[in-house]
Amino acid sequence: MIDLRNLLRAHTGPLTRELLREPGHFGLGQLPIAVRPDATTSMVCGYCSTGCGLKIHLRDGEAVNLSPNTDYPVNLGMACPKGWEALSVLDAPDRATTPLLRNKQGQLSPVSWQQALGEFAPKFKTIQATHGPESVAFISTGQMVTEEMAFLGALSKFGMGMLHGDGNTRQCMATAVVAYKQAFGFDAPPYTYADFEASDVLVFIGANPCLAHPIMWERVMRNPHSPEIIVVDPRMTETAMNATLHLPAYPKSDQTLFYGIGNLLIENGWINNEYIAAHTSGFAEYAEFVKAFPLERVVQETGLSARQIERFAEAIHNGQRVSFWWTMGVNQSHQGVRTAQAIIDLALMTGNIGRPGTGANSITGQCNAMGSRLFSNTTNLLGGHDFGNQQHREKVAGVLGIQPRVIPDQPSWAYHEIMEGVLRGQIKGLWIICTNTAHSWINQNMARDILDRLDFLVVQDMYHTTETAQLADLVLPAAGWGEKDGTFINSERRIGVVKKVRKAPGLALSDFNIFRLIASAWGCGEMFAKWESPEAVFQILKELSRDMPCDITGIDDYAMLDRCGGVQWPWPERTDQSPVDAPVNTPLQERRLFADGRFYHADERAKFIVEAPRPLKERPSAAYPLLLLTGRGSASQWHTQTRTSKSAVLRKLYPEHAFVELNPLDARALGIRQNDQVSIASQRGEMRAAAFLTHNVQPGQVFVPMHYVGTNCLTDAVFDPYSKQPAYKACAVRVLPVGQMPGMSTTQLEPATEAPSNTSC
Ligand SMILES: Nc1nc2c(c(=O)[nH]1)N[C@H]1C(S)=C(S)[C@@H](COP(=O)(O)OP(=O)(O)OC[C@H]3O[C@@H](n4cnc5c(=O)[nH]c(N)nc54)[C@H](O)[C@@H]3O)O[C@H]1N2
Ligand SMILES: Nc1nc2c(c(=O)[nH]1)N[C@H]1C(S)=C(S)[C@@H](COP(=O)(O)OP(=O)(O)OC[C@H]3O[C@@H](n4cnc5c(=O)[nH]c(N)nc54)[C@H](O)[C@@H]3O)O[C@H]1N2
Ligand code: SF4
Ligand SMILES: [Mo]
Repeated sequence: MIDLRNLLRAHTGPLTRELLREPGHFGLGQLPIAVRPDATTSMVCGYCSTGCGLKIHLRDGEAVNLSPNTDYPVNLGMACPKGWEALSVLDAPDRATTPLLRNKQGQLSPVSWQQALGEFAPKFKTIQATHGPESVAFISTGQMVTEEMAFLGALSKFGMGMLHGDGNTRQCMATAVVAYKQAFGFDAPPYTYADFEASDVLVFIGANPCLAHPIMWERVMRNPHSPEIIVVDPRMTETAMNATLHLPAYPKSDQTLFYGIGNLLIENGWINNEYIAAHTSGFAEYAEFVKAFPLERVVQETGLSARQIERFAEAIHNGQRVSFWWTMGVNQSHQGVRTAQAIIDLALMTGNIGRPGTGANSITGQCNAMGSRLFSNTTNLLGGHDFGNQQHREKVAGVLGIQPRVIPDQPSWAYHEIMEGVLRGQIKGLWIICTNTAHSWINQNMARDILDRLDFLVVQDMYHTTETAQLADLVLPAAGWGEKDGTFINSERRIGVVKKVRKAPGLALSDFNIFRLIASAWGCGEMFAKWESPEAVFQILKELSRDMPCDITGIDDYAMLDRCGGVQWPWPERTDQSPVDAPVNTPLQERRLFADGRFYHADERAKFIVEAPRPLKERPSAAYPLLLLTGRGSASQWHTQTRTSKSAVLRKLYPEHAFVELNPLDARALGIRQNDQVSIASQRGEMRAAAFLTHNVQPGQVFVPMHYVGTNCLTDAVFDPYSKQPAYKACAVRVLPVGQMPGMSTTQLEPATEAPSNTSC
């Protein structure tokens, strides 16, 4: 076996060597204390926000296999294919094993860490000196451990003087964050997974947990109450197939639907006046507003029948414990925040919150989207604080032992504002960490043009082959899940541990240690002297959370998280029900928020919030007559597939090539047969895919999974005005058999006037 320490010594200079004197920081050859060489250890999965517990089986201290953890309160012994295959993707031949620097010939070529850092710091410093400190920004992720996110956020903003840095969680959770903050006073998903089993009515809106959160769906399947399952999704998804009522509302008509339901509930007197009076504000305005949504209007705008809408309202009324669950069909919309709040309004007016089996519940996406929401130092100051609040800045500065003046007094630009900043020439240097912008960002032709304009692009990733790494000037090789320590926060606010059970290949380092090296190279290492290890940072994060709604000061250390099956926030110090000695599977492991009806606004009330729905920016037209929906395509594919495509097992479980779901009626009109190669084009770009004819999509709509690189050549850069989340799930396209030139008339399509701007996506 290669001796990594020697390798590093050979390839690095004094800076790295200084860190190497403390082997614990790199963990080279040394596994965490809790892990014995031939035993099993437990940790949470590194893909989705379900946060399943996995048992890792070790030989000579290295992970050789894994199985789902039967004791963990999240998954109770279950895992989906991605979880089972989590270790195999670490061995891929395209792992980034050494820093790569673009040479004079324009090729990425291997360099030492010393050389890499010798480029990173001076290049970014020169850009800042010429164009101002704000001319360098970062884009990060919901997939690193919380301790790394916090390190990046603190290093970049307090140490390196950046103002702008955002995460891929903007693509994902920003809408839920803003909806909760405005309605509850803090970004606080209220539920616990036991609610899946306790509800007698479950409403899923724009969520396909059968594919995207399979183990949450397993929890629904364990529900003993024969629940009513209502699915609001324009497509007949795998989840909708299992529903008792599927409501295929027209895309983005959800807000209208929920206002109409609210109106029906009020008209019928099916509301909880006591709860409304005691715990909410703004109901009178709400009730007045929704009068403008009578049944006829809702029927017309959603495409649902009056009876379907009435049945929905009746089900909510008849339910004793109604829970509402939403995901990207709501968040990724031009009016996502108000739609999410229209859902929250329904839960509040019927008193379906704070009790078992209830809640207005946003399901998160990535394994640590929740960690990023609280601790990435992007839109929130570390620990859910506010950059604009002087007291908050002073508190954070006090905990970190830094000057309050180094903390910016305003939040960062959002992801798309950073991209636009590059376009305007205000941002010249970009550091992309643990996300694949050149595949996942909306409107790829524009995105790639933007990335091309940078003076210096650094990409820090596990693989050097990602679409974004290929565009970089400098690639920093990162360790992945299983190769480093830290914590994730799952969808139900549960903090779980991940551990180093494998050595990262070659010269790859954990993101944590990359940040330490950069702090040192930048000259601000002193500021982070206490940030010695992920667990040391966890102790700092605890202190930052003190007295916030997400207070976790009662969690001792990683060992306690391990012992307790994870701990949900909040868990403040000195609580009289500390779980330290609680046996596994006690009710303490399942805690929901707002049981006392007290919310985080100053008046302790939750707010009803409404606004008139707005039309789609790009509606189907004669030239682009179909509406494109995008999303997850299978339980075995993860996003841009940098990881899941490396598993031979997973590859067998999903279609290798892009496909488009097309209704047979549209297909017939277009002369397209099953499996034909087709061209899908929007005003912005074109992709090729195989036609998959299915009644699961409605006539006039098509669906393409996001996992294929062409998909975002089609999407349109439209954003929710409050959350600034991209609206990935609606733009106009046309579909033609390959060979048929745009401009040729078909039986139904009018000739296209605009040719796609660029088809080389
Ligand atoms: N296997 C797998 N699992 C994953 C992921 C993955 O890549 N692969 N990614 C993870 C991440 S980061 C996330 S964010 C989640 C996403 O999880 P989900 O949001 O459940 O998945 P999506 O398929 O993106 O979108 C859900 C549904 O929204 C519907 N939809 C589109 N427009 C509308 C609309 O206007 N109204 C309504 N009501 N529905 C609409 C789509 O038809 C789709 O079925 O999944 C997580 N889990
Ligand atoms: N059309 C369309 N587009 C979408 C969506 C959609 O529904 N439709 N969904 C959006 C959503 S919700 C999301 S969350 C985004 C996801 O978009 P991305 O974040 O771009 O997707 P990933 O493929 O997960 O990219 C993560 C990258 O991090 C790397 N990586 C993994 N672990 C580590 C690590 O520990 N350290 C480092 N440094 N790197 C690591 C992986 O190799 C990969 O390159 O896509 C968005 N894009
Ligand atoms: S459901 Fe999510 S957390 Fe659980 S095993 Fe699958 S990918 Fe991992
Ligand atoms: Mo996501």
